[in-house]
Amino acid sequence: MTGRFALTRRLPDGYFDDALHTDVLKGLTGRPKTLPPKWFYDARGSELFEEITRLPEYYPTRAEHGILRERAGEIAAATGARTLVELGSGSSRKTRLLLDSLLRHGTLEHYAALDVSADALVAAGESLCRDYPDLEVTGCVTDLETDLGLPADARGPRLVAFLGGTLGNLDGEARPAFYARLRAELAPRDRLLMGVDLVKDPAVLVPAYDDAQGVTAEFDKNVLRVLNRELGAGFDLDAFRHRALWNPEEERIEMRLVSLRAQTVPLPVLEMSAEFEEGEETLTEIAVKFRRESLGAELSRAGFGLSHWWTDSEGRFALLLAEP
Ligand code: AVJ
Repeated sequence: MTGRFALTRRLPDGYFDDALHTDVLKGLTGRPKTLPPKWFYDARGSELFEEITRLPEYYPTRAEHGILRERAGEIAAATGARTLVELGSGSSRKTRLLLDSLLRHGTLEHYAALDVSADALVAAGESLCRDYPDLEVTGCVTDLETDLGLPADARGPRLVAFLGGTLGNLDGEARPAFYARLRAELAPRDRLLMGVDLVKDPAVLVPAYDDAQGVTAEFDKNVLRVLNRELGAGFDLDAFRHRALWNPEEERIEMRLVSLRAQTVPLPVLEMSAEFEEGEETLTEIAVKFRRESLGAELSRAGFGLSHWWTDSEGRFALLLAEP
């Protein structure tokens, strides 16, 4: 079958509007103020993230790519996957290494990409359809916090990939909930492949989230642009500063937008306004960093067995394979 790319939506019309309204209402009236990272990724945000992955300071993408290049053959042999499901697929650039090795292994029939960004899915899906004409390529717009959207009819064994360190966006409460929902959808021969960033010197971590060129700052402020467009909000982007810090208790990077002055920002669509004090910080993203021991233990509490753990030569990033 030569593929035309098929995009589906798992969520009802208006889902994302409602979710954005709820998140912003909750996030900007609470203390500390928060905005969830999924709202970074409109078309511009997805492009800025691609730019981040090429920054000299942002090692995770290159480190993970290196591990995948080295281990893709082993992954194909260990899983024999007929379907590759990718959660938070983004541009699907690293995915090609897995597709190539699974095709060479002779088992792969279907690549199913799931992401919050329809723009990213369409761009990636169309280019994969061109380059892999014999592969069934599907995309599904979904919100991983609500509905994983694993294609139920996809033939097993399925390999579910959650790459790039995105697990780190979930805190210690959200991760067990995520594992439980995932495991409930998996069959015994399905496998989970995760890429996770590891705890290391904050002198390496912080610049990865606060680069010299200011791309991450632009990415961080992009959430304010999204709110301006989607909620008619009145954020002045110059009245906020990007900050990245290492939280040693939680072992995570936190990105925050610092209000440079006391200000009132109108949010007409929500019929409210948000008050910011001078210096007040809004938490826009957490990026948890992991250790083998504790991650293995939390996976095991969720019923997953850790079968493989591979790191890059510098021990910065890990790729793991787990079985339900
Ligand atoms: C896509 C969530 C894995 O946390 O490293 C990069 C996002 N934010 N720079 C990460 C991100 C700022 C990225 N994840």
